[in-house]
Amino acid sequence: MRKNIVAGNWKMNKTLPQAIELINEIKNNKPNNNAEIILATPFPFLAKAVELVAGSDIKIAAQNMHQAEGGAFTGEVSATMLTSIGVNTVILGHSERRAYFHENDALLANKVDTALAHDMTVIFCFGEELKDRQNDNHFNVVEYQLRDGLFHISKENWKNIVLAYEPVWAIGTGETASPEQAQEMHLFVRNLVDKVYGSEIAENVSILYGGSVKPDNAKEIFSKPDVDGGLIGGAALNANDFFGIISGI
Ligand code: G2H
Repeated sequence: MRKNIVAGNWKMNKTLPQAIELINEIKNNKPNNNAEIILATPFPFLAKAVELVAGSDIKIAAQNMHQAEGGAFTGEVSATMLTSIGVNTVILGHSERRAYFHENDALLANKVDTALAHDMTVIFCFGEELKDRQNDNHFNVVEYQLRDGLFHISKENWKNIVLAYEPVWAIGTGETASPEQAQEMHLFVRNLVDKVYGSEIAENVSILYGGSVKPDNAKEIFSKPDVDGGLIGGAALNANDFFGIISGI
């Protein structure tokens, strides 16, 4: 049985006091259902976040990491650093990393390998841009992001993979893919995983939807059979909105 997951991607938001307040609020008052909750806070708050969620089943994730084991990479953060503070999950390939920091499929494949070598869970993001969808090229783009960035991994590694479909045109824009558009792409991706890795892996991998998920659209999106939860940006910065989304699972 695959997991339902609601992951908050805080991006570059909050101060430490605000982060502490929000994490405590989520820990103490989150709706109780079968959703696994992951909070991807900015790097400076991760160690504190791990401490705050201790004793709960909330997981803390990083939003990025470097592919090298360590060394002269000013400003970067390694897998060893993350796991040493109890962070065992990382988001890789978010469209903002791809667009603003020029992360391409080859680099992401390296990052995936490093994360897996440290037994971390990877939330692997992919998704087409507006022009791809307008040109009816969205399935192709998604297929090659997955083939080039992820599909080199072994079957055994899939237990550490969560997929996140995030159409770029729906991120932070207020535009959401319709539940039908999300389902259509999630099914395409699950079928692709099936074709390459077999049905057991395809059936067990959680595929999250991300892009302007809000309390009022979450339930319908999550009701689709191949949507196993969400990767939430803006609406994860406020406990009530986040709770409304979690309740949609
Ligand atoms: C997509 C999403 C979270 P938002 O980036 O990763 O952000 O929900 O603000 O569109």
